[in-house]
Amino acid sequence: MPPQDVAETESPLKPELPKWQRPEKTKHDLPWADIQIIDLSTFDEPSGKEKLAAELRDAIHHTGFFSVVGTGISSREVQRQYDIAQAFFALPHAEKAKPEYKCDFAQGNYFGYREIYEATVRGTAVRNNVELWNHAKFTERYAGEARHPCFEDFKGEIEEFSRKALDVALKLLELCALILELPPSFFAAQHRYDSPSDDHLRYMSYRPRSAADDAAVDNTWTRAHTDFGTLTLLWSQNVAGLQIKTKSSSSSSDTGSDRDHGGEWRYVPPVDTDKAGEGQGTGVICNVGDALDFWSASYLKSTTHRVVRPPPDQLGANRLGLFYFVRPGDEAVIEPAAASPLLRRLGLVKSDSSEEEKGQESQEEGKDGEAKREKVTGSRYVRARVKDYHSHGDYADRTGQVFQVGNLKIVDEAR
Ligand SMILES: O=C(O)CCC(=O)C(=O)O
Repeated sequence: MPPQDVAETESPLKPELPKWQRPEKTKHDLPWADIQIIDLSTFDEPSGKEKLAAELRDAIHHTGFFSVVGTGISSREVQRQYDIAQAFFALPHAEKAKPEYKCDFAQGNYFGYREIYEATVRGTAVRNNVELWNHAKFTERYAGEARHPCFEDFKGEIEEFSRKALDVALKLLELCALILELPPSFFAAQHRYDSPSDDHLRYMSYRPRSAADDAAVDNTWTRAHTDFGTLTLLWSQNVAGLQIKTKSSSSSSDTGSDRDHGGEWRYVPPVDTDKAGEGQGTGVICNVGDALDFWSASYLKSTTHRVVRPPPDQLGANRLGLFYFVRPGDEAVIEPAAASPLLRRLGLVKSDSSEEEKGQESQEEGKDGEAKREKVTGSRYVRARVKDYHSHGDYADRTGQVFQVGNLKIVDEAR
């Protein structure tokens, strides 16, 4: 029996909601990126983790994007989250955009509602066509964060999905630790559901814009950026538009991979699986964020990506997305993992990180230098980055712009 039918023969979840219809895949022949797919259902088999780490190593080092199947989260659970998201976005604008629900970008707080059309794009009169809701973790600590009453009846399911999503991410973080030859719990220990962090489960909707408006902003739906946290999980949906910036062959000596398309933008393909009745859309696209890039001294890549106007056969519907954004623990110090034998062998870290700092100290002097050497915690980095990125009336082109907090520095849209 096809997986979709399995879901349909089960009794409906209560309260019932209109079903979100998954858009068809595009028929256009787009320049797709070559994305590695790993099957997480083998994680607990003998030598399963080691094999998966070996499969993942190349992709996560070169591209920073990969896909995962066999997560153990069913198509029914994924469908239900899309149904809840669809019901939320269908509410009248005034009900979603009450001040108490809106993200407080001035404080770098990304929980709650990000309003559609709230900012212009690239200094034009064209407005931003994204709206989203970010659910903070369902723990005591975040009880005071924005919670929309529309989600009240579904709270248990949303929390369960969030926890399962983080469990998937923790397995991936264990693979990252293995790749870096660190103790398996090195990253997982800094990303527990019940410890404070700005993790969130996201529903995101893009509303199509006119061709003329899109043309005025170079077809930008989400401008090029790297992700601010540790790891991003995006449940595959069929509407094309997400693109990654492949590595320019002149930008690194570490080239020659199949995935090196010489600095071009390439579309991330949808990932399906029929495994174990999981069905379409249960595959997850994952990418490394800034924090994991810093921890790994850039061995694991936080790759620049963006979303552009979809191809003509997919322009009819809103582009709905379901994500889990893993942020570094609030108190986690983000610094290259000096304990990694791999990073040491590659000369990316020194065995004693204080040696590295002493070297830098002699170069950077005065107050400014002190601020730039300062170690940064998870919450400080994430909050500063959210504020810098979103607390403006216009989403400007940021190509080449540097963002720095303490000793952490990124170029938001590196060429
Ligand atoms: O909508 C997408 O497919 C990706 C969005 C994204 O890159 C982001 O919000 O960080």
